[in-house]
Amino acid sequence: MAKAIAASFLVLLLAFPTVFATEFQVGDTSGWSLGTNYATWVSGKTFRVGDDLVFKYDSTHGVDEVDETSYSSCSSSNPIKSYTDGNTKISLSSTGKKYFLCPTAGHCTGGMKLEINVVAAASGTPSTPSTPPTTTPSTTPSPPSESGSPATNSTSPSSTPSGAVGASSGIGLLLGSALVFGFMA
Ligand SMILES: [Cu+2]
Repeated sequence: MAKAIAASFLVLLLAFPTVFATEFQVGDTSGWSLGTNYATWVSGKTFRVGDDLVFKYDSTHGVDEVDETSYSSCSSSNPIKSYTDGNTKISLSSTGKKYFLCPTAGHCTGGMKLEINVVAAASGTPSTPSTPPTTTPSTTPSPPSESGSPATNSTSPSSTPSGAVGASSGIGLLLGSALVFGFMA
C-alpha cells in the first residue's frame, strides 16, 4: 500500500512535465536567423495546443504569421500578425498548420520560413490528470448521500489510488517507470 502511494506520487512528479506547456525556442540556440534549416528543426517535434513558440532575433529580422499561400510564395504583403520585438512568444491556441516567415527581403527565400502542425493537447489525458489525487482520498470516502446520482461516484474514485492512474492510458508508461523507481526506493 505504501509502495502504491509512493508510486502514485512519482507518477504525479513524472506527469507534471506533460501537463504543463512546452516552450519551443525556434532554431534552438541559433534562434530565428539566416542559415538555419527550420524544416530540420521542426522534424521530430510535436507541437500541441497550449505550447509556446519563442522567436529570438536581431533587428534585421521580423516574424510574420501568414497563411499557406503567402508562405509558399514567401509573401509578407498580407500577414495575419507581424512582430518585430526581437523576442516574440507565440502561444499555440488552436490545432492545424501555422506558417511563419521573416519579412525582410530575401530572408524567407533564404530559408527563414517555418511551418508547423499543431495537434490537440495531450489526447490521452482527460482534461486534468492532476485533480484526482488531491486532498481527499482517504478522509471522506463516502459522501454520496444522494443515491440516485452515479455521476458523483465517478468523480470520486477515492478508494483505490490506482484509479487516478488508470484514468489515463497516456501515463501508463510513466507508471511503469515509476514502479521501477518505487521498487528501487
Ligand atoms: Cu530575416
